[in-house]
Order: sequence, then C-alpha cells, then structure tokens
Amino acid sequence: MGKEPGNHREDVVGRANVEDTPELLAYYDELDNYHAGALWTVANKIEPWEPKSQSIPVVWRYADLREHVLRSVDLVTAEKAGRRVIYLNNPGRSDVSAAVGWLYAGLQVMNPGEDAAAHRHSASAIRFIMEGEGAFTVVDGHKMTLGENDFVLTPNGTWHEHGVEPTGTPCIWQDGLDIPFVNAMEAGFFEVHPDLTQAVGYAVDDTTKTWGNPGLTPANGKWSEAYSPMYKYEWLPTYEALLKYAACTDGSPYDGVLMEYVNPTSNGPVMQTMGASMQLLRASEHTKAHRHTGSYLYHVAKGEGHSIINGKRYDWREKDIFCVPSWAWHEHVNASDTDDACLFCLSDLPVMRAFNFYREQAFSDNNGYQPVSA
Ligand code: GTQ
Repeated sequence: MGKEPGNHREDVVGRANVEDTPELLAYYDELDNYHAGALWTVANKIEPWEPKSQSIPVVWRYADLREHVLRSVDLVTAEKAGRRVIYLNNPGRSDVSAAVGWLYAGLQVMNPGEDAAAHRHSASAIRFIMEGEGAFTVVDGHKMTLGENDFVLTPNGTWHEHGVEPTGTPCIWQDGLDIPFVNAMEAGFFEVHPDLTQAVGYAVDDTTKTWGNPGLTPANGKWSEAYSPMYKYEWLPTYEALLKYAACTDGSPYDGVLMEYVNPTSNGPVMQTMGASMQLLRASEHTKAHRHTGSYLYHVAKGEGHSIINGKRYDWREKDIFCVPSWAWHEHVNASDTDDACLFCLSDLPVMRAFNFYREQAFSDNNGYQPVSA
C-alpha cells in the first residue's frame, strides 16, 4: 500500500499561491512574448498532489457497438480503410484518440476472404478475439489461428497482417495499442510491407506450441528480444489455469483470482509498454475497493456483473469493454451466484513499474467498499 495522501491544500507553504495583480498580468504577457512563463501560474496544475486522469470511466457495450462495427463492412473496404476499425474514444480525452490514459483500443472487423496489408510500426499491439471463425494473424512470418477470447501480441517493430479464411465467418476482435503513448514520446514510425504480405515461415501456431507449455521450456530455446516469443495465449488453457489456481488460493481481496500473461523466457510482462492479465471473480464475489496508478482497459471474457468506479456503478456483460483510469477507486462484482466471471485486462503496468511510478492504496472507509452514488 502506498503513502497516505498528504495535506492537499493549495494554501500551504511550498505550493503556489500568488494572486493576480495588473502588474503581474502584464509581466506574464511579456514573458509570453518570449515563449516563457512563470512556474507559479501553472505549478499546481502541472504538479498535482496526486494523479488526475483526464480519462473518465466508460463502458462500451457490445450490444450497442456490434451492429455499427458490422455496418462498416458495407461502408468501406478493408483495403481502402487500411485497417477497418471502430476505435473507442474516451470522452475525457479531446487531445488524442485514446480509450483510457495512453492506451488506444478499437474493434476491427473482417469478412471471410479479406486481409489487410502487412505493416509494422513503433506502437505495440494486442488483439483479443471477440467473435467469428477463421480469423488469422501473421506476426514476423508466424501464422496464428484465432479463436474467441484468445489473446495475441504484435510487439513493436514486428511485421503483422490479419485476415479471415475464405471458409470463415465475419470476425471481430479488439485491438489494443500504445499509440497515444508512442505519439506522446514522439517516437512513432509506420511502414507498409514491400510485398504487402508476408511469407509464412513456420508451422501454424508454432509460437504457442513452442513456448506455451506449462513448466517446460524448449531445450536450446534462444530468445533475445524484450517481448515474449509466444505471440498467442489461448483462452482454454488460460481459463483452466485460473480454475486450478482458484482451487488453492483465496485470491486477492481487491482482484479476486488474478493471473498475468508473461513472457515465458523472463516471467516478465509480455511486452515492454503493455501488459495483460485475466482475472476470475468467483460466484457472487465482490472485491474490495482500491486504486493504483496505471490505465486499465477491461474486456469481459465471461459472465456479467458490475464495477464501482469512483463511486459510480457500471454494469457489464460478456464482450463489453470498460476502463479504469489511473488512480480511480474501483471494485468488481460478479452478478452470478452460481458461475464465475472473467475479466481480461490490458494495461500500461510495465511502464508504471519500469519507471517506479506504480503506487497502490486500499479504500479504508466503509469496510473497504465505496459508497455508491446514482
Ligand atoms: O493492426 O496494427 O486498431 O496499427 C489501429 C492501428 C490496429 C494494427 C488498430 C493499428 C492496428
């Protein structure tokens, strides 16, 4: 648990507390002419006592979005769109296309027989498969078949292309990328593959078959990249792992039974800028409230329930996506008293941890649960 917040008053010594006078206002105008400014006019804003996210909690309901996503198929071709995606736009963020914090997300749709040109970029990406049969993605020559609730990586700098086999059905998946972060760092490059498509150089699904075996690693398996060599994490083994772990742990009072997807060569996050987890809420489980730094995009993989975020209730069900902004109080509730619920979560935790920005605090009042306002 982090430090208790300090004395959050702006009139304490050490905080800027200068009243405007005509003389000072004229002085600020003068400085402005030289592209300069007085720190005390902005200090309390640029160094808040604690994180103040511009992002607001949002639930993107699949029941609302699905038909609009499918409509894009009739309106634009995959080829013309480049990637045919409806992105999730946090209403608190007018400056960038972000779902929450510095994370971008969108719903990509492809019809059987379609594919998108191979490309690569500085942004890292994940896919979380929502519906359809026959979707595939190719990452640096490794072809993967994609099933519902599978989680797939396309780490930064890797060539990737997606498509749906002619024998398949319309497919929808969530894309999650660190585009806003990469752009904030002014580090974004984008390239289209010279051949528009990649040669497949390995057995289909080889990265999962090679690296995804519990407790076993290939003898002489060499890997030197900072991201995971396993590009696809399938749903069934993930769910089974959660059930096994749930059978022998009480889990966390704040997170239920939570497991992180890891790079099997390091046990660290799957990529340097974004990490992911799957958490299981047991029947009727109601986690206690806490808050922590980092931006979190939840995707309901199974079940239904609600989350209370900064004192407001947000209902969710399978395939809905919702966000928890940095430092927002949150607790989750599984609505079912007979079945578990599972929440996939994409986050920027690897960045928070790498730069020592991670901080966490438990909600101490009211027995650990937030009072809920309408
Ligand atoms: O397929 O890499 O939704 O570059 C947005 C940007 C998907 C992708 C998106 C992208 C991609």
